[in-house]
Amino acid sequence: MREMGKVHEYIVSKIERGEKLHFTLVDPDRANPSDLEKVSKLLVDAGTDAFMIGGSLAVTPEEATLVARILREHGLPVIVFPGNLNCLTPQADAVFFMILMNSLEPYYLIQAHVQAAPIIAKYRLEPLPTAYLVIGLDTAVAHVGRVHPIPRDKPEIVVAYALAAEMLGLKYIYLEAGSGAKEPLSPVLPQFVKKYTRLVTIVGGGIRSPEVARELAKHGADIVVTGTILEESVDLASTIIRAIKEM
Ligand code: 1GP
Repeated sequence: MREMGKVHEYIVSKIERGEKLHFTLVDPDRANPSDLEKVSKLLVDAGTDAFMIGGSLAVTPEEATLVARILREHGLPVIVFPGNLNCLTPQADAVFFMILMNSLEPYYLIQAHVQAAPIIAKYRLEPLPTAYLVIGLDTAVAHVGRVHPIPRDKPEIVVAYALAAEMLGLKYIYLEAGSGAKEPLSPVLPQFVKKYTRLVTIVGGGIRSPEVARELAKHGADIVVTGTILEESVDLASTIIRAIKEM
């Protein structure tokens, strides 16, 4: 049986110590490589725990590699958050090996994984087995992923997916409002998932304030992800990180 690797241990040991984690998502299609070194240093100083790289559209493997190479200099894990196979790079440490559970498209349920697995093995990336649930509909990921809608006010449906994910042996669940979503997810969703499963619970999409980030973390999110806010204000991104790390 495949042992869980270093990045998983890094994450789980922090959670077991009672820490809340913050991950910074960088979209290699939108990042400015000449600023990234400086900007990412500010986020590391604020306390972000890891970097994720990925996007739904237009990421070239060269961009993913360049961004991963810059981010890995900080010594924090760099995790591919794949919109597709183009986001994979051997310069990362790990990859969210994600099933888009509420997709209607076989490609995102298993076929992408069959294509990706031999490449991930060649690149020696650590796979983090993850259930990915896209709940916000008005976003690129919902369109690209052919998402079957989950009503925002039906946490019992999210719990059913989470239980299925746990029974399948997945370790992580990523509750996604979608990058740049107008509204973040309700804290009720991570709260229910944590009540009924032991999955490491990640929440992201549309988080633009320290208050919202803290509410999500207080109600069960082990890991809070921000991405877009970084393109708007590095200060606000840092404030959100500090708000989570001070919990
Ligand atoms: C997207 O959840 C992440 O997959 C981050 O979303 O860009 O809205 O912060 P934002």
